[in-house]
Amino acid sequence: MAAAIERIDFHGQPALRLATASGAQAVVLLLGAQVVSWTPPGGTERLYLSDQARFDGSTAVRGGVPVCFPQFAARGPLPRHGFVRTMPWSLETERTGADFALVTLRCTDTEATRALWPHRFAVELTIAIEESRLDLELEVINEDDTPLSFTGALHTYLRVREVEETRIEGLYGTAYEDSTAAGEMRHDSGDVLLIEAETDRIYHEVTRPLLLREYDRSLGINQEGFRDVVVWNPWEERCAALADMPDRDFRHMLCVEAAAVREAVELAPGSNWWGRQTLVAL
Ligand code: TA6
Repeated sequence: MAAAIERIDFHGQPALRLATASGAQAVVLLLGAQVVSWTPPGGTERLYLSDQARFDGSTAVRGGVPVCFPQFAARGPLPRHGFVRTMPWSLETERTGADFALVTLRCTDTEATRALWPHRFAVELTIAIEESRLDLELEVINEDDTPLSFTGALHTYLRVREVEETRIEGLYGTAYEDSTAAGEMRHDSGDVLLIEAETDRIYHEVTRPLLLREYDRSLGINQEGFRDVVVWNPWEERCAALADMPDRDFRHMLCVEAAAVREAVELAPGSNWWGRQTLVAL
C-alpha cells in the first residue's frame, strides 16, 4: 500500500489519518492540531489517549500531543497552557512520498485571542511519519509590528505498559525545577529516572537525546529548538482528581514534553522560531 492521508471523523471531530507504505500510522485532530495516535510499522500504539477524554472543544483532549502556546501551564495570566489547544487549526500542506506522510496545520490570531493576548501571530505544526519515527515541528511567526514573547510545549503523553517499570535515560546531571515542591531547583543524580511517585519536573538545557526503556520496547526522544524537557505523571491522587482520566491510568502514561518554559522565547516583529520533538520507536 502507498503512503496516504485520509480525512476521517475521530470522536465527532474532523481528523487526518496519515499512513506510510511500511505500515506506520498517525491520527491528527484539526482541533488543537493534536496528534492523538501514533503506531510505528509493525508496532504498538505509542501515545496515551484517555478513554474519558472530551472531544467537544470545551477542554483540551486528555492525551496525544496537546500544543501549549503562548503560555505554559499557569505561568501567566492566560488560560492554562494557552489557548491554541482548543482552537480549530486549518490544513495548510499535505505530502506523501515513497515512505513518508506529512501534514502542516496552521492557527492564527482571532478577535478572541487578541482580546486575551494582543498579538498577531501564526503557529504551524508539521507532523511527519517516516519508518519508525514521528517528527513534530512547531513554528511560531510574529506577524505583528511589535515584539512578542511566549512559553509553550509539545505536551506529549507517551503510552507506557507500566510506569513503575519504565526508565528514562539521558537526564543525568541536569538541573530541574520541581513543580511538586514549589518550584525548588534540584539536580538529577541517578543514571536513570524512575517514576515511583507524583512527578512534575522542568529540566533545563537538555542537550542529549533521551531514551525511554520498557521491558520489551524502547523509544528515543530528541528535541531541537526547545531548551527544556518536562516530565509529568500525576500519580494516584491527582489522577483520581482528573475528571477526564480513569483513576488507574497514571500507570499507563508518562508525559515527556519538549518545552520552552524557563526562559520565554522573544520574537522581534516579522521573525519566527521553531522547535522540534522527534520520537523514534526502537
Ligand atoms: O506539563 C505538566 C503540567 O503542567 C502539569 O503540572 C499538569 O497539570 C499537566 O501539565 C496537565 O495540565 P492540564 O491543564 O492539561 O490538565
